[in-house]
Amino acid sequence: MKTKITLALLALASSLHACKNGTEAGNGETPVTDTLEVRENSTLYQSEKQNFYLDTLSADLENPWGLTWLPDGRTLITERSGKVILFDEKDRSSVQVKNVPAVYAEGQGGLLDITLHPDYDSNKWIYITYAKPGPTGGSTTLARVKLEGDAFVGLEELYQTHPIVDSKVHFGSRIVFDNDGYLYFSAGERGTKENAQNLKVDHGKVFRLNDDGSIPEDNPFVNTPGAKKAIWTYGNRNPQGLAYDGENDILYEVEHGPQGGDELNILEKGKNYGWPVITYGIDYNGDIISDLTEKEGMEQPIHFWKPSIATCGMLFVKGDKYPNWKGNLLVGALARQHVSRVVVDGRSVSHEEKLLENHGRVRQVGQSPDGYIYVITEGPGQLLKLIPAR
Ligand SMILES: [Ca+2]
Repeated sequence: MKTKITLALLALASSLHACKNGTEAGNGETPVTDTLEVRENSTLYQSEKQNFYLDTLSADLENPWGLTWLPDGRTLITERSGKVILFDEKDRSSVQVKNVPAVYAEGQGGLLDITLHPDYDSNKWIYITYAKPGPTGGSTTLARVKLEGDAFVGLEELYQTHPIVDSKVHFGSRIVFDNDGYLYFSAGERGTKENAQNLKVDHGKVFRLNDDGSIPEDNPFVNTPGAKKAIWTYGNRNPQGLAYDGENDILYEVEHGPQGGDELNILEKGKNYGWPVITYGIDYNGDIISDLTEKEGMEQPIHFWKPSIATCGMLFVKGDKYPNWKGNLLVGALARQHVSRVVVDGRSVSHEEKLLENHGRVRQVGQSPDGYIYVITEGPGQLLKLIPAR
């Protein structure tokens, strides 16, 4: 439910609220909103656990895909066509970053995720994934760069997935780091289902690498003849979302499945997530992919969406800005156009709530270093900020 509210009404409501005892039934210690940040056209959203104002910071983006924040607060946003936008929230201005590597921007391919190294302050590395153009088609590739002024410099290509195939679908891809500094990135199976079960190809996998692209000695398949040594997990269809819970050392993945088969998984060393041998979905043309939904040696998702919502990016909510959402997953939905708040208790999902319905196809949900949650959408291409309210 949403309510348009003017700043004047907001101030009145805020002062009335202040006259009460300071707590609201069932809402715990909800933080006070800094009303100075709220523009007159901001919209108040009431949701189960957390009210928030929605501020549309930009509506000028074109198919934004990933986002991250520089220490000075500016936002780096990738656009699938191959652009990187450096957005300054203070004056809502943006510049286009120069010297971005060429991308294969066809179908679902193009410039994908972006994230900073956990020690960015000292080493200045920015990591990107993109479909790198090949002789025909392209393939999901991980690289790192530095930002000098408004240009990328010193590009180091760290890992290109092989073989390079002429397919326009299922590139993945997200990048996250864990507590020990290992980097994980995901790649889809490129529309050839069998790739996901084949350890000799990179497609349909999630990889674990050192930050310089080298392969950790304790990766699960380093001693398996013919296997790609970067593989951490396999049997993944199109993993477009990764999120890491550093407190409990859990790596979450969402993968865009077949019809009725979008999955939320907990990824663990060397495990097989089953695609296409087991699935809860059917092909988009109605064909049966498999009669099996479970099989020994293959992992079950902790949640799946039937009907599909078309999952994309995902955030694990940290910090105290949204206390009643802390530890929840916020999963972006493309086709169903919302953010799904998923409550995870241990290794199972106990509740789900739809937020922000019909604001566009949600590509990614992010959280800035100062704790605010942002959402990027396509159709229209927007950068949205959720400001916690009472
Ligand atoms: Ca699966």
